[in-house]
Amino acid sequence: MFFDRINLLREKMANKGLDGYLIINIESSSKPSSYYLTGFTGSFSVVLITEKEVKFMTDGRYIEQATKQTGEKPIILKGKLEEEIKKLIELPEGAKIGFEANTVSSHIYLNILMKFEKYTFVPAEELLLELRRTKSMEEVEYIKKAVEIAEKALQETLDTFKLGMTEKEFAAKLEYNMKIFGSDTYAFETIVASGPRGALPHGIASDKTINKGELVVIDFGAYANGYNSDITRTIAIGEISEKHREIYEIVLKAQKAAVAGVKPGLAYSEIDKIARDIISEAGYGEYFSHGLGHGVGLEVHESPRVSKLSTETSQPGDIITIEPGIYIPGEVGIRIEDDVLVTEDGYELLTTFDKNLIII
Ligand SMILES: [Mn+2]
Repeated sequence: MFFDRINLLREKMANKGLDGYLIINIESSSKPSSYYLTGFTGSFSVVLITEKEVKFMTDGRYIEQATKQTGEKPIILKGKLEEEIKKLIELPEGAKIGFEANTVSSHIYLNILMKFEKYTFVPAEELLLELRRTKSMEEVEYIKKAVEIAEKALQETLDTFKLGMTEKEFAAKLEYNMKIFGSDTYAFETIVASGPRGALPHGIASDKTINKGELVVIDFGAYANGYNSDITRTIAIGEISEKHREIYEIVLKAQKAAVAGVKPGLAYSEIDKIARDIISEAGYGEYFSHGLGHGVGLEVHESPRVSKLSTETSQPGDIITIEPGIYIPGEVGIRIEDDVLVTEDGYELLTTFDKNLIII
């Protein structure tokens, strides 16, 4: 159990007038928050935090693992989930209980939570998102490790690249190499989008062959110790056109300027604007079709958002991605993405992989 984190949650619960906070993790639906508070990495858990108690329930598959990871004997689910959660809660009538409305399914909400007439369930996912947003030194180290694994794997994959390889083959090698270098799994489905497919910002690797003269967008991440990295590099296969080179340099300039602009106390919409203005001034504004970045940690996409619409302000301990791109439909896509830590006086770049155009 991470009691320091649990106590911080309790402070937030008190501010929101909550008597309890219930996390329902079914098929990993709430694994990040369950892990964040208890250290448990399994796919099923129910956690109830009250002012005085922490109750942790899992099922028979996880007795040994849960005992080890949480440092406590778990309550084991024996009967119907609804009944067992009822037994777990044991709060006075009228108690207000926070829950993660963004991860609880409507099935659980309608069939379990709504049926407990004694209690009021209050959507309160922001409490945990706010806590998880500020990374401890230990968490920063874990994310750095996930970055390092991903970068080593990319280098190894590029070193063994052969013309005629398909995007899927490239992705499979990259994912294999990440595991060899210590990743537990990959952070998300690897994007390898070559040539015109690069214009699909989320072009999952396909059967397309990677050809000479193409740019390849490679967006991938490692997942280790519960934490993700998220990196994009766009690589040239042999010589590319002058126009594509120019576009690459625009994206690079925008990316570097946005990274250099990161410091605490700045609206994230302003950081987005740094990159967007450079791309717009170069005449490609309409081709930068997504936000500049997002928080990364226990989840690949988490708080804060770094976009035009973001209402959040940067804080020390935020780890965000900075990933501008230019996507010309049917022709080419270029994106460069780093992971950046907001520090007390500026930023620390966690990604170290070369950003200058690499030609293989
Ligand atoms: Mn990303």
